[in-house]
Amino acid sequence: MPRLWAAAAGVVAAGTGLVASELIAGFVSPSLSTVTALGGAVIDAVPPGVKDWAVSLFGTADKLALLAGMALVISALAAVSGVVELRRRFAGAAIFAVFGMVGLAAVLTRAQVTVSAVVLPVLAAGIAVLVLRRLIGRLAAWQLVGRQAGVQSEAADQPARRGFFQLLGGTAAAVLGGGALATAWRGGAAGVNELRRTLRLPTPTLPAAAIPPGADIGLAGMEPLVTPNPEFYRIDTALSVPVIDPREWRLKVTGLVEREVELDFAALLAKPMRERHVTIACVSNEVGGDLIGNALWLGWPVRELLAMAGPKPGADMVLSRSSDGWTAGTPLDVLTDSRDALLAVGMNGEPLPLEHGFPVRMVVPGLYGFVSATKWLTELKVTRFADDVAYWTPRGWSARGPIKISSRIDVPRNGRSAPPGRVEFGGVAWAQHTGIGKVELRVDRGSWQQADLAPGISVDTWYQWRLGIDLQPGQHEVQVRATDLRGAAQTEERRSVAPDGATGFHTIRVDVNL
Ligand SMILES: Nc1nc2c(c(=O)[nH]1)N[C@H]1C(S)=C(S)[C@@H](COP(=O)(O)O)O[C@H]1N2
Ligand SMILES: [Mo]
Repeated sequence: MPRLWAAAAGVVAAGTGLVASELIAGFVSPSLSTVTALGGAVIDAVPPGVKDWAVSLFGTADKLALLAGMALVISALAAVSGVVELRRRFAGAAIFAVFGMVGLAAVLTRAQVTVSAVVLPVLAAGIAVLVLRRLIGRLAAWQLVGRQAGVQSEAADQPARRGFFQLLGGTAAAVLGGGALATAWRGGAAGVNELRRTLRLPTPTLPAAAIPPGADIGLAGMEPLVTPNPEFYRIDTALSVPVIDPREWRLKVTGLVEREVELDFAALLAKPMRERHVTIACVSNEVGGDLIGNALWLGWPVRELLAMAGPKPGADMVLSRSSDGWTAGTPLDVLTDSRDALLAVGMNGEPLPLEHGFPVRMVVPGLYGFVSATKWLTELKVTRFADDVAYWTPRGWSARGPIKISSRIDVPRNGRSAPPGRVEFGGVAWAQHTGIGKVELRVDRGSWQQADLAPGISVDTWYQWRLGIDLQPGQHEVQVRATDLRGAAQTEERRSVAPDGATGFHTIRVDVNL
């Protein structure tokens, strides 16, 4: 009998770890799930023949069958772990540690590896080991009391016995409840992920201008000119990524308008779309920081939707709202001028990733994200700055947020050492909607030297630059400064990000030694 209960303890312990990590994944971001990573790794690993056989056997329930199979294997091994742990302390825990490593390996084989995704399998294994130790501890205590009491009394081991079963039952109930919640979450996210995966984006009526030759300066160690989606920075207040079924998505235009307008996803996709490279940035990006990315966005201009609604005189702001209630306040004139502020549905040739606002977000060239780039967009309220405040405005941030001209040194990295002689410097500079005119570098506060500036994709994107400088042995300070196409240069004055964006020159140290 004790072996049976030890096996049960093993299964419940493994379940606790798994359910806890799946709940965190469901809550924070469905893409973090270790179970999904493990399933994906299994799918990738099995030979095509087996895959075809599974699909023919289970049909569309093939994923479910895979999950059930994984559950069976994990349960069996967990049961063994429980039995082994009862016989020998930490022997079962060691098996759980191997579980954790297998989960970790699965996560590492996936395309989108993030720090949080790596933490989850380790956390799951850790929790499972703790629960296993406690359960087996109680079981051992009960056994010990039973043995001591031996023949004398049947009832003597009652309290120890109750202690074990209470803990086992309570934990099992928590696992079942949590498991149900995680499954429901998974189901919702999986459905929307599937809709996203099978969604065919319309071809743009107005395709993006071709990337000019030489826009990529071709220096090793630079960030890609167009940021791949998995590497694109993510900033939002959403603790859990909103999961929106595009079939239920609606965008309402309300407030100071001649007529309220409502748009669904199919109607939006039927509009003439345009594709534009736009570099968006976060106001929280410190000088030299990486909260900035450049993507190819597909969408329909906001101004055309606003024209359908007809803003009334006096309106000067559009308060855009996301499904989770977050809001941004954007000047009406920026949304209606020729700059192509977009209701974006596509990012680098695919539907928006869930984390980046699926199914629809705003992308406004020239403004920081906190006043313009609303993800999971559901409403545009035409209003006045005097009447409405956006989410960040009462929290110490400016109501208006044009992106400040800035530049960054990416090569070499700060603090690197280099051999004496010519050192190749490279980086990016941006002044959205004006464009960069020149980039200069100076060493140890000497005179400014002009860098080679690559052609920008457009004035709304960042520009790459490079410059080779001969450096003497010793420690050097290198600074960069950009000037826009109207002749306005970056200010040297160092200011931090609040309330409307950082200023100052990005400064790095290079150690030149023999
Ligand atoms: N719904 C919603 N949209 C949002 C935010 C948010 O918190 N919630 N943050 C904004 C901020 S501050 C920035 S910088 C950009 C970042 O967009 P990204 O995560 O796609 O890079 O999204 C904007 N859109
Ligand atoms: Mo931001």
